[in-house]
Amino acid sequence: MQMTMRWFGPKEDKIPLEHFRQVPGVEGVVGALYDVPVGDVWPTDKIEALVGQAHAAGLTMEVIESVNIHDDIKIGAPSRDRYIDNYKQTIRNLAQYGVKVICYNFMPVFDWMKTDMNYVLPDGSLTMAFEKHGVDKSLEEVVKEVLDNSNGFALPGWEPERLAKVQELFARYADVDDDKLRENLFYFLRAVIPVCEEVGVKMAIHPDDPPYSIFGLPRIVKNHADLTLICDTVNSPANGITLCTGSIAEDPDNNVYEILADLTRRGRLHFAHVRNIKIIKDKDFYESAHPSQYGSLDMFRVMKALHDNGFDGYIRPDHGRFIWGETGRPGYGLYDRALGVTYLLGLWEALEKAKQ
Ligand SMILES: [Mn+2]
Repeated sequence: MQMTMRWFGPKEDKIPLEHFRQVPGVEGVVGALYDVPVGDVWPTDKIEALVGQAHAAGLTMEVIESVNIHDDIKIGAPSRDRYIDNYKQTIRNLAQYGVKVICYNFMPVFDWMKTDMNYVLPDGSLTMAFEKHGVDKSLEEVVKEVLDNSNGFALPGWEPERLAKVQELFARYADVDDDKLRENLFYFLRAVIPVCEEVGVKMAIHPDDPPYSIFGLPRIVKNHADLTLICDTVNSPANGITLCTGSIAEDPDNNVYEILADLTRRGRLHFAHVRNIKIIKDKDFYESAHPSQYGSLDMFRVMKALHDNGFDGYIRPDHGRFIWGETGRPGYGLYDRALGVTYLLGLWEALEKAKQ
């Protein structure tokens, strides 16, 4: 298992790489290029510079999150083959610089959705929350609220120029139902997985956030059955999963422990996002501090499911709260994520030693 943290690059992230290095147990950062338009090939010089910075700071960069999928691929537009060819080239380019895992998602329009970016917890810390009544508004209002509350930081998957045309984007997805979207995912995977096998890269799809339909959009990565179908349809170890405990648990019907155990046992869990959430009521929740006592997930059982089934992939705390006066990109402060790392590694050490 390799512990990592997400880093948004020298321009987009105000946390210096050295600070990640100083978090005990963190071996690598998960990175991405943010100045390449979605659908374009990631140029080798930019990849080299990005990976080189991590190495210079004594950190690995073996996971990329994300190489986003162009809408034309998700929609199944005639131009998709060109974008898939570009994606294949990006995979080859990343492999050349030691990248082993590519995290991606296959959600239409929005990569994730929260309705409150600055939800105040009783201890005064700030976190992100999702409450259903928060999406009972017009699309434009919801988009505006998220973008206006990003504290001035670009949000992954929320490119303002793309979302400025949110109605147009929705119109393009009008004929794409679950079955169509699934077909388009499989078409994409059948094309890219052989390249991954050739160059030693693993694809790892992230579950939908939230794992149920919002605004009538299709959803195909929302539960154990969906994840199993994806793995089985293109049955290669290079076709795997990023299991995000926080996302998958947003649907209380999902048994996150069983899903983790099963995917790990099958060798298809390549990357784990481990965080806790607190269900407020029904499917409303906020992102809590990592320890079990603060959320609805039992983090010991989460780590035990990974540990007891031989997890050997990459892991990172996902989001953190803002504590100790820290400000920045919502979900991605240093302090609370670092506490998360320490807690998760503490659980892991206990599991290891209990076995001896
Ligand atoms: Mn996640």
